[in-house]
Amino acid sequence: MNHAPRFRILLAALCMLVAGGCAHHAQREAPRIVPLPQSVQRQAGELKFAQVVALRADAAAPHAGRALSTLLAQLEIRADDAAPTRVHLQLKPDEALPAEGYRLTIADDITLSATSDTGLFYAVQSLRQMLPPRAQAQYRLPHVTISDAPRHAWRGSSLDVARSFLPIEYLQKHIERMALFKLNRLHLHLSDDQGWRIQIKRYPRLTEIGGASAVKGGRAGYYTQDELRQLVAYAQARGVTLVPEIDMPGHVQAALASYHELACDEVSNLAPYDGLEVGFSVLCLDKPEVIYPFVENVLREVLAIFPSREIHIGGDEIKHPRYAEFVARAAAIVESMGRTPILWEEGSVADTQPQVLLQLWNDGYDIAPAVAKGHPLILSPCSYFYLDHGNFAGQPETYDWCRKQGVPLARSYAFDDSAYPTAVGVEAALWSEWVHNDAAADNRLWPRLGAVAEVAWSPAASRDYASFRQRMGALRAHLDQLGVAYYAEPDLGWATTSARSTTLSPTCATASSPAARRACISTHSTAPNPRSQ
Ligand code: TNX
Repeated sequence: MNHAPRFRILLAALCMLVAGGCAHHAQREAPRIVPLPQSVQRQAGELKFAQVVALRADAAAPHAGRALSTLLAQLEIRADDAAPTRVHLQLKPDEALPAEGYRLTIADDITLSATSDTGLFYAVQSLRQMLPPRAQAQYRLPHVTISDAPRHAWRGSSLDVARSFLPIEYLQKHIERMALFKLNRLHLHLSDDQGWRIQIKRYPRLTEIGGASAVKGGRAGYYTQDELRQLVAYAQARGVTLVPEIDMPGHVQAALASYHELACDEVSNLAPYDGLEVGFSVLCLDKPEVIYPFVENVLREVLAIFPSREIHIGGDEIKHPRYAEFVARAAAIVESMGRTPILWEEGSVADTQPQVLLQLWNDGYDIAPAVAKGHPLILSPCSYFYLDHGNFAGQPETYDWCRKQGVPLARSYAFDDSAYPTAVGVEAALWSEWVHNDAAADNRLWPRLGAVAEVAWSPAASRDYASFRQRMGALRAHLDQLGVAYYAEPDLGWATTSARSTTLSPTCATASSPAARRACISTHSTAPNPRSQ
């Protein structure tokens, strides 16, 4: 129901006069759910229950079942068949619901239903947001019927663990937080000039040498194959697919420093790199007999760890006469292994199969010819979704090469994908040249990923920043409970606007004295531009 504003005011006035209110009119304050569900119908009344419910969970939906048990345990709600309030978690056929869709009804009982474990898992996440994040003696939920399904299949967050490493424990936390907002793709940028982060058994020096470097001030390290396999399972249980990226043929200094033969013979700089430049290193494209076996062997091990259908092979920021040839050949290798390649937008110049995904990152890049060929797109335009840019203009230790004013929450929220008919979804990128610890990552990711989730999931016509501010603002306690060191966003009422000027970069926040802190702030102004744009 979409009442015109004037009618809505009239309705509200009438509601105040009529005892019992106008609960059957759906357009009351939206419940605290981000991303906004497709349809929310409020009914009169509310459900009250103490710390006990009767639980009926379909064993065929193990991930949703585990998520529900965890939620109840966290809220100290016991299961007891004799309890008056029942919680039903049920898989059932429903032709009107897509695979990730769900229904959530709160009346005398709480009923979550879907056709898949993933759909039910999302129903649990909506319930998790509507409930408080900590135990209470009594719980109150409005009577409501929600039916929901995502707008886009690809709802991504990407993390650059190559410039500066993020430990497995952080990735686990991040996956848990992504799941709360129904984000479902975690793209890991596993290799770059400054570091190589995935164990490859055939090439041990990649991690012995490439894993030991990082951008200046950043963290080194790497993941073993066992750790990554466990992370894949951890993510799967939360509806998240891990998408690995091995960036090629550029952004490879860490690989060249580990195996010199991958570089052309005249290249003299084969040392590990900790700077900020891009576009200087390349696999020797004139040594196909050396580089293609390497590419194939590495990808074979990567694919054995990550079951994702889509595999990212980079292809950004390198100019070379044989670039297009390399990209086409690397993409064909991925396809020969039964997977679908993803390339950064520049890869569109290569002759590849139309199902190859292209990831758009420069707002103005001419992607139309690739769209005409049918390539699906992942949308990551930097002026909306580069979260290494400031939460506000001039935030210390952020880039601003793509947008001088930074990428504030409202900006990410305002992205309109209607110009991209082949888009499979959106993905926000956190590059780590300036993100050197967990707290800095949290500060750049949250709350902006909430906006990204809503852009990716909710119907375009329902997008409303005022409503988002209210719902996202109300989820602060949930982020606190998860230990998120989010940016105290003034738009959400989490800080006053004047707090912006005093927001400290994480580096400066740990300075030993006020004087050291001031000195730190003055030297950590917005990061220099690595590009000539
Ligand atoms: C562009 S996006 C890059 C990254 C940098 C980032 C910094 C892309 C494909 N390449 O290598 O880290 O900008 O904002």
